[in-house]
Amino acid sequence: MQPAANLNHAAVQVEDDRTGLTPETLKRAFLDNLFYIQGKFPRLATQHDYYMALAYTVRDRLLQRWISTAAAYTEQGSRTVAYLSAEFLMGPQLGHNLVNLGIYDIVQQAVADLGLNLDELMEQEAEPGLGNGGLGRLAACYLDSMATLEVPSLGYGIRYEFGIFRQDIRNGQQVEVTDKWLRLGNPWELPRPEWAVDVKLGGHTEAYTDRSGRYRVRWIPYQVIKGVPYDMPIAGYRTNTCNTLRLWSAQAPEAFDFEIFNSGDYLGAVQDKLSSENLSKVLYPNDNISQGKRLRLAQQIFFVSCSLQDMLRILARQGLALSQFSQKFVIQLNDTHPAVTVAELMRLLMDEHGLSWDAAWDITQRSIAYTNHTLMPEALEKWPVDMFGQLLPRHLEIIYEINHRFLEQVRARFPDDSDRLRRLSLIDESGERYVRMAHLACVGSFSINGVAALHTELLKQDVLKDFYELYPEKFNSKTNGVTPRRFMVLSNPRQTEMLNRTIGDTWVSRLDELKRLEAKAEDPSFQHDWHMIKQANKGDLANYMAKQNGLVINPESLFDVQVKRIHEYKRQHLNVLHIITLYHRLKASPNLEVPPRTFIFGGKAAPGYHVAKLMIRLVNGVAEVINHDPAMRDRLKVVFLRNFNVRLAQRIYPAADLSEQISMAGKEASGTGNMKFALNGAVTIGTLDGANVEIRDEVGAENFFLFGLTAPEVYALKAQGYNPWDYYQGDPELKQALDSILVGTFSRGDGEVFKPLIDSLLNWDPYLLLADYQDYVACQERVGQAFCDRTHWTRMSILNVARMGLFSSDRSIQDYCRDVWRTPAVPIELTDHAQLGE
Ligand code: NTF
Repeated sequence: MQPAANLNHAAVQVEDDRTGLTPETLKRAFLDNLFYIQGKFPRLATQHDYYMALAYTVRDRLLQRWISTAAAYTEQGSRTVAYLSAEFLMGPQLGHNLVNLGIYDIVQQAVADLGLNLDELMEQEAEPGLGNGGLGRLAACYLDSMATLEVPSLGYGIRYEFGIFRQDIRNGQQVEVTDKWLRLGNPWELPRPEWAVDVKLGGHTEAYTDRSGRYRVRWIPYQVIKGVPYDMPIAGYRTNTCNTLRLWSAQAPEAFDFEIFNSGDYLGAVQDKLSSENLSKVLYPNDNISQGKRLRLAQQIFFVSCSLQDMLRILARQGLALSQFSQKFVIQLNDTHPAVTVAELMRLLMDEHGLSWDAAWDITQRSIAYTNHTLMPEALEKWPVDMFGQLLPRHLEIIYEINHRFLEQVRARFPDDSDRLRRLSLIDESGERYVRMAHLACVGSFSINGVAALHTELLKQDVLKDFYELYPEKFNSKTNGVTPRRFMVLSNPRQTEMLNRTIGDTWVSRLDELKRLEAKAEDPSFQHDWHMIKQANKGDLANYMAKQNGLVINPESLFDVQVKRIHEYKRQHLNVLHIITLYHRLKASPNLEVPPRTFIFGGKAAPGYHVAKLMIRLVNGVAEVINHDPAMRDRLKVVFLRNFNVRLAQRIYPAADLSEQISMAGKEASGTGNMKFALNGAVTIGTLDGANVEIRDEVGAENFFLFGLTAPEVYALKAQGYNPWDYYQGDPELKQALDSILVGTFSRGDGEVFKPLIDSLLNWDPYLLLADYQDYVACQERVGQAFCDRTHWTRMSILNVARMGLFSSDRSIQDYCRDVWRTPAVPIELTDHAQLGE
């Protein structure tokens, strides 16, 4: 290991302005940054300049912790989790960092002393929307929990120049707008060009014999792309730990391709540079759908190769041998998006570092763990063999060799079972040949986990059944969790203050302590305060909806909320069928006793997913009719909130009364919105799907509105031959609801608009809306009655919060640490910077 340069004398006396936490220091630092980083003085400064000045002030405090953390990990050679994910849906950083540093109140005051408003400054931040939905947000929650639990970790992903698109609604329809989140600069990242690496693509391979007579392979690529890391600090909650999220940005290796340049094709050379940079340009906007595009595969190998090379660099820098790789790192694959890790680590160890197949395979298999996040067949990634081989010729060879050795083992265990071989093979040969990424991940890793108990069971029984029979010891379940720092403390200050007052503030990092609230569930004065908090939160959201949608919303009405990606399996249209039914009932019997309701929707549809876009249009069409019907005033409102993102989510959960978790059983792997709602005192209406099952077990069946077919019932109904038409004919209210859509009631008389949606429901209905409709509507009636009894409802709300302790991402991470990663916590002491020079 090369000695660190002796900076002892050069060590800058770090001024208190960079680290101090008193109001005076914070104010001084803020003005200093306004002048010397933004180059503005108050009369010229915009709100955004003030935001930047504050962000840099906070960043300095993070960097102090970050440097101490990095120094400790380097010195101790700590075992580190490398969390590989194509998505990190981080959300705005300023508020979250203030919470974790424990300086939210002090900064709010300091900013107010300067005549500014912290909420307004936080609004200036462009949120890093580098994910689609639950999978990307889960990765972000896990980074927060790893730092909070002092687990050494590195998140690795892609620095997309454009994150998830901004959703506009025009004429009731989704319009996508590019997300230029980097336009005004990103104060939360540090570029690290000195750690850039090269990634090869395309070309061909050549075999050769090395000097010791060993068979080797060399890869002559068509193209080389440079990956430049940008680091984001990830602070733990009230710990000194500050870990790193390292995102890779693609660049051409040289500004010009000199060969082309010399031949005079200047523009061609620049073109090449542009095409390289395309790699990290944009996030694929699909949730639970795999598109099979070449550029997407290139993104995957790009960030995987960069990350593995980075780990090998760190290993060498710490003076560790290759054989110690799996002691130093455990790689967690967040779904199959980074599954090419298995082949790339083999390639690096053999072709670049000279290890034998067996040595490389031993390291690979010991280092990698795989999380599966979906049972949806259309989300399971597979790449046409031709495409794969053209982009990654060497990886395809390695995969063939892994497959050959793997199938040999299977053959030995299960002789004469060619069907099993076909099912298990890494190559799907049923038609066009494909590389099956989930199979590669299963063979190459020591741990395979699902994200909720039911999901893991279904993996074992169905999607990964053959792998379970082969490697039962690899399988385990890790129920998802969410961070209470962002989704309670930051987003719901009123409820947080009340919890702190009642049970102290330690629940924030030990969420089971919420249990102590149970004692208060019957207390009338506690119930009253609890109710008032919900009302205040609903008032805030009502104001937001007034501004955004121009609607007058009654905060006393039942806020019935479904926010998540728009997808047929999530069944937003089942929710709509209930709304239409309620509307018809109220039209027919104006004196019907039901509480006033506000139905709130939010979520993006993948731009190419036409039916999902029609579902958005249907919500807006129904909203238009109901919100303009004078007879519905004070009774029903329907709101579609545009551009659901992390920031908007934080406004919505605290204001919800009812949480809609109504996917067809067996389709939602876990869900995490379900947890965020319940932690904010919403009661759930849901099916026995994903983590809903465990949420209901925890909060109690009497505090959860259950409806719908179970997963086994779904399979049985489908096996026996499901005919949606029978339900349509057999239920006059259902028929009326569907007919009204079909004749154009919600599309200004145009009977064509929703035809594809309704045709699909009547002829096929793969997600069994019609089968679950009656039970859902009946369940919603019970919800309405329960809501009318305020005491009863408030008690349910309190008990939901009190019993949700299990669903902290801290608990998930502790489970991963104990069962999979075996990473001890490494407490960090803040070091004096002068010492670090030694
Ligand atoms: C999602 N999977 C699941 O659909 C959710 O149920 C789950 O809560 C999250 O993962 C997080 O585990 C995906 O987005 C993917 F990509 F796997 F399809």
